[in-house]
Amino acid sequence: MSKGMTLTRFLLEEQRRYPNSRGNFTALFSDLAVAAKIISREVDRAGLVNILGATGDKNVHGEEVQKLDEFANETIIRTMERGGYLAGMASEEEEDIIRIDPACRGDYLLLFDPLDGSSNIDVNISVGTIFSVLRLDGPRAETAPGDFLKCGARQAAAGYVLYGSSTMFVYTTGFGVHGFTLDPGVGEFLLSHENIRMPDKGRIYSINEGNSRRWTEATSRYIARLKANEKDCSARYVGSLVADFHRNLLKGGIFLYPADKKSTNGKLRLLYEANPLAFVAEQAGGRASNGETRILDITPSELHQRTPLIIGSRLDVLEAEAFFKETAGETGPKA
Ligand code: P6P
Repeated sequence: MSKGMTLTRFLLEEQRRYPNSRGNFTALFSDLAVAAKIISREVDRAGLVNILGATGDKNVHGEEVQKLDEFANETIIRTMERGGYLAGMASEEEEDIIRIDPACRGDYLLLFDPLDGSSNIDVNISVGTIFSVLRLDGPRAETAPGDFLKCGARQAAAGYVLYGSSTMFVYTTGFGVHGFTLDPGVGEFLLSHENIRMPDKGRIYSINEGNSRRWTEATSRYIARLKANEKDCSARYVGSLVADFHRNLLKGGIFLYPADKKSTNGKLRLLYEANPLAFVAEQAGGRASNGETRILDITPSELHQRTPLIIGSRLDVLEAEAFFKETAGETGPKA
């Protein structure tokens, strides 16, 4: 691909795979990129907004000072709702699905976590937007929550925006994983990481060791074995899923947010956190499971359901799964 390849140009070139395409998918992604740029600008000045916001509830631009995750949620909804390509949306911030004006309905469903890890904003740690795109399976007069309950293998596209030292837009449509870095001077996402491949094995493991008192026997033994292993592992845990995942995607490694004695389904959400990242991971040669089952094979029953998540380098995740299954066999059914 030529240098200075923009996300829009890349999407148009990808669109050529579908001669009968009406361009709705490209329009969806282009608008999502606009939302990402608006959120990125607000994240970049969060400190200022907070300082200015402390003087009252209006910032220097006379805008209502909003919590950033509310702001990100509103931005995505307002940017996408009249694009003509969506039949509905589901957001981590909204209990019910977001319905689309019949005059602007399309064939895609967008599921998203507008600002994952938003509690890290106050301490200037990277946060992210995670998104998943499904295709409606047939015409509907009205979109229902059940239309969103599709297993992750049915995703048409998925990806994330990482608001870090730079803002990156990373996505897959099933033809590899591609990363674009925002050039604020130009206001464009430029292709910076074409066809990302996740190393088969890594030296990094990411888990919140502060939860160790609640870990199951399997998790405790797996982490103990990682530490005892002669290979020198490094522990890295940002506490922001997109940041931890993106580092492991590029450098190799494993991220775990397992079930524990307090929450048998872990903390992370299936539809708009685990599924999209699992699609990206597999498209980059990695793997994602709940410890027993491939994430993309799980059939959802609820919009906001949680799932244990073990995701990262293929051989590392396979090793963890084998260990969890072996331990489960030894210690009987899960606690
Ligand atoms: P804990 C952030 O709140 C988040 O949803 C993910 O981004 C992150 O991986 C996880 O929770 C961190 O959770 O319990 O380790 O603080």
